[in-house]
Amino acid sequence: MPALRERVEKRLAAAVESDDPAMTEMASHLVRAGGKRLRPVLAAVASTAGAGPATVADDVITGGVACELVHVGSLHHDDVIDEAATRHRVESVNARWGNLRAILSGDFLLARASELAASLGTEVAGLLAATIGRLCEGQVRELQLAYQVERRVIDYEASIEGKTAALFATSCRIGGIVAGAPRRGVDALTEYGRSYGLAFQVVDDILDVVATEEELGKPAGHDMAEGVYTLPVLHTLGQETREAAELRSLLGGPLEPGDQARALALVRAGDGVDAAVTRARSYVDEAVAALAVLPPSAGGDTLAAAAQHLLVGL
Ligand code: GRG
Repeated sequence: MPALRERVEKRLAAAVESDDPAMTEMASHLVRAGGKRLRPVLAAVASTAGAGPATVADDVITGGVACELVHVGSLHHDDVIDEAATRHRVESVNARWGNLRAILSGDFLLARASELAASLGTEVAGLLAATIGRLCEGQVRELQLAYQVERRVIDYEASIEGKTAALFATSCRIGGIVAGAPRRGVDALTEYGRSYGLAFQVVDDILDVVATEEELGKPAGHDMAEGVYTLPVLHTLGQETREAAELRSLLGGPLEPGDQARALALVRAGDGVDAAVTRARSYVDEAVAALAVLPPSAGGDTLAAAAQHLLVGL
């Protein structure tokens, strides 16, 4: 695994080099700040699952790095949308260089991702392009219903399917395609990645409510304050209780500082968090179940363990 991570880091660093030193500095800023590299690691492990080869081919690293560049490019744009000051515990690209340069350097990362995907053939190039579109659709769906207490669970699911799950699904799919897995296996890996991504985002949204500011690196309840009503909040709002009515009366627009603490306390005290944990568990179960059609392998076991790991501490 350390060798795999080194290969990924080396290729990522090379992919963000531009002839223009200013562009190199901006495009490499978040890449150098860190990140878990989940998408390239999942692509790599997916390539070895089932009857895949035991070692990870260079082309698989190329595909995984393309996915990571889409992820980082989307973070540039996301931080502009949110007017975020920090990311990965360093200054965000927009905070340091301004919105225009954050958008353009984000576009540059998408361009580099596209070049890498194109080197793997038209199927991978088309898949990555379609995935970038899905991320944008998911994000727009979220913006459309900001501050809407009427947002439904299916609206939430459609949004996270686009903004988060689509790229995890594509990372795993690319691993399968590049490794030459049979179609049935490629589809199973895609389904695994989609369910993993849905679980990942639900867990992230639960942590935004239950974790401390220190753990999060931002105030708890940040999404709710920004008008993004996630699964624990929607489940709380959906109840016929006095607490749900109070929460409904507080939400619907920007929160006053005192109201933010009260809204958070209402969500933490109700059943919404438990309902969201149950949903995260079922997505994890779906991810593991998707792997059942693959022949047993160490890679498949690692994928199953990675999905289960999402629930640790909940
Ligand atoms: C231009 C591709 C593109 C998209 C524009 C802004 C936008 C539309 C989409 C935003 C999508 C977004 C930020 C979704 C959340 C994704 C997510 C789960 C982020 C956290 O992922 P981690 O924890 O990140 O894997 P690190 O980098 O910390 O490893």
